[in-house]
Amino acid sequence: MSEVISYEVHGDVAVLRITNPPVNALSHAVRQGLSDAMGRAESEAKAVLIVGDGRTFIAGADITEFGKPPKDPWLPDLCNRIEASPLLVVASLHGAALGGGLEVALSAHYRTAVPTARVGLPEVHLGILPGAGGTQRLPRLTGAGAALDMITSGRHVGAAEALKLGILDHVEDGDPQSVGVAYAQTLVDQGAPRRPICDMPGPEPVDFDAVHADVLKKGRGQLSPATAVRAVQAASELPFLDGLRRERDLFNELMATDQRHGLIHAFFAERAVSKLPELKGVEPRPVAAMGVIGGGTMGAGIATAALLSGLTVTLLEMSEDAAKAARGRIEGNLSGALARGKLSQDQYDMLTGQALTLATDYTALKDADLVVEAVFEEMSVKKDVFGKLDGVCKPGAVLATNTSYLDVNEIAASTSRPQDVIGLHFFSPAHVMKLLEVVVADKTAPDVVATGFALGKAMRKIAVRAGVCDGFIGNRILSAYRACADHMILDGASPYQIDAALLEFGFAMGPFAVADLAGLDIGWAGRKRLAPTRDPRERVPDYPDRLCEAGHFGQKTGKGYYIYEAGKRGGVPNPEVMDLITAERAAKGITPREFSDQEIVRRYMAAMVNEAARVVGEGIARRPLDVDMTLIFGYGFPRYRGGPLKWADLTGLPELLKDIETYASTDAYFWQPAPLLQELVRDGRSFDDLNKGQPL
Ligand code: T1G
Repeated sequence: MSEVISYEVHGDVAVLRITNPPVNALSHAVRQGLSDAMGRAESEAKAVLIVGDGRTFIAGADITEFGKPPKDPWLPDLCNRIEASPLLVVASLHGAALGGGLEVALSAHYRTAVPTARVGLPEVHLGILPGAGGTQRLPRLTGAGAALDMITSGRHVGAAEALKLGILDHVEDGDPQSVGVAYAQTLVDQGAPRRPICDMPGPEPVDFDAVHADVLKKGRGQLSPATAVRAVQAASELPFLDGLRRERDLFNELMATDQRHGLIHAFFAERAVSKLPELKGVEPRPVAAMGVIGGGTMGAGIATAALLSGLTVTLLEMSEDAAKAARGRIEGNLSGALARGKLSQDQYDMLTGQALTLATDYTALKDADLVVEAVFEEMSVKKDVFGKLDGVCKPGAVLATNTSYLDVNEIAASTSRPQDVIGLHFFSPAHVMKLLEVVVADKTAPDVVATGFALGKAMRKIAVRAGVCDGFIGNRILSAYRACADHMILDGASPYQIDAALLEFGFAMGPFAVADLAGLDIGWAGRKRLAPTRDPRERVPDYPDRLCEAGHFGQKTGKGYYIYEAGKRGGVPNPEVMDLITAERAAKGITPREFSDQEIVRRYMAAMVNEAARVVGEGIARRPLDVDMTLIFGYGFPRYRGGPLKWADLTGLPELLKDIETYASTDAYFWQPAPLLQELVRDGRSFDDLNKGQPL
């Protein structure tokens, strides 16, 4: 038959088994094989069973084929062909039946699944919509409401719910092929009719305009979910074939967008970011017992993430009271998971009971496999802690620091085992935020790096390799685009206009709302730390210091750039801020000017991309995709834009470099073009070329 489709006949049933690891994606070979096998079955069987080999049914169209010239048979045509078959067609689902995979199943006349199977149409997460009949067939089975929910959210639905929704006809545990053959044979023996969904009536209409408006708002600029609403609307308003044509038009519309490129880049980058060539074959050290030093917000969050990933945790604090408070924070974090049903009461009791130990003596850490320090961001404090760890921890224990900017090489040098020291930079709240910067110091051993990534995987984090510099990848780039925002404020823009413009661009929050959330005292401490060595040409505003001197640290004090009322979401602009800004401009003789939202975004992104290009050029980030994942998972960058460097490629590097050169005419110090950016423009290359491994 074909390499990817095997063919067997059991009784009256021809079994078409797909073997295309890792996820049976519907590559051209699979589509061709299925089409050929259908033809063969129609010459000798009474029914067809489609089943997947390995861990899953079909995870969708082969995304790696996107953008390449389409090859027949096309997936929509294959689905129509399967549905039109004179034979009874049954699909037996296990693992994931997603996207084109569910569409193939919907083109069958009956669907059975094992209880652990999941079905879904997650195409919107790739910037597209189901393009092989899913928007026309699913609503005919489930009704418009349920179909809109599944298609616009892209969520995976379990077998029990899918049975209730009418997507599945039968759920039975066992080997998917055996269950499928038995089920198909029963249908044949019962004389069950073919049931092509295309012959079913369209779904009752709903208020599609209202759904469209709501989905568009929730998408914060992402197009695919809202566009998918119009496709489902067609299922309700048009005959089946016209609906398919409408789906195809909308599918092609989305395929032509930058968002599709951004989201598909994010899909593959998310899977590539933790795969480092230099770690191939390097075994991580075993980690079952973790130590955490410091039980503040960060320490408690890290301990919570460790407990949730199945590790035992010993948390060290300086006093009994502090240890008690730390336990309170951890229990608070875990009760949230309990309340959301993510944890059972038994699991909660186990995690807060035998899995968690609070201690005030360093010897409690002597058996830990890995210790993360999350104490005050002061080098002398760090060195003191690592000195003590060096004294008590067993040989081979991994010693990690959660510092967000201090020199990990210097911390490592304060121990007798620098090869065992690594930076593990979590983001607050550490049990929620997906990003983990794995900061590799000069002497960090490869198996210690591998251990950092293994821990990240166990904690379901997006782990990104970062080199040692002030702020590593994320905070270093943040300080650049934040500085650019401060410059625009001195020159005439307002923090509120900047926040609104970046929200419109798709960020979850603008930089000043983020600063209020993180705490203005952090930035203040940073400015004080850097002041002694600051280059006099650097433009640094004074008003943020005035705000902090007045005791305004943002959300934690109820006032910062915004004023926060208890129980209310978000804040309202704090008028004192504009007064401080106006006074500073006057004092510095600056005549404020107008900024358009477009210019604000252009400058902000240019600063981000320029610093990111330096970070890649210096090898702090190994690949541009490392930067993209860092900003998406740690800094609220809109995923549908693919990350700052993907955005830069899609926007055009020559134009961006020209902008930077233009901006340099008024501030040559800040706007020095990154050498890597100049090189790529000179050579007509892109950041994506570097992702593909083309050397610098
Ligand atoms: N095409 C190509 N490669 C795929 C793939 C796909 N659809 N899905 C996964 N892979 C690769 C992935 O890159 C990785 O490769 C490996 O498989 C394991 O994946 C017309 C057009 C199925 C839930 O959006 O959500 O159908 O890194 O690490 O965590 O309507 O993969 O090992 O080299 O993610 O166990 C719609 C996408 C497509 C589902 C498994 N389908 N996949 O998760 O493993 S568009 C999707 C997933 C479509 C039609 C349209 C997940 C998974 P590598 P993994 P996992």
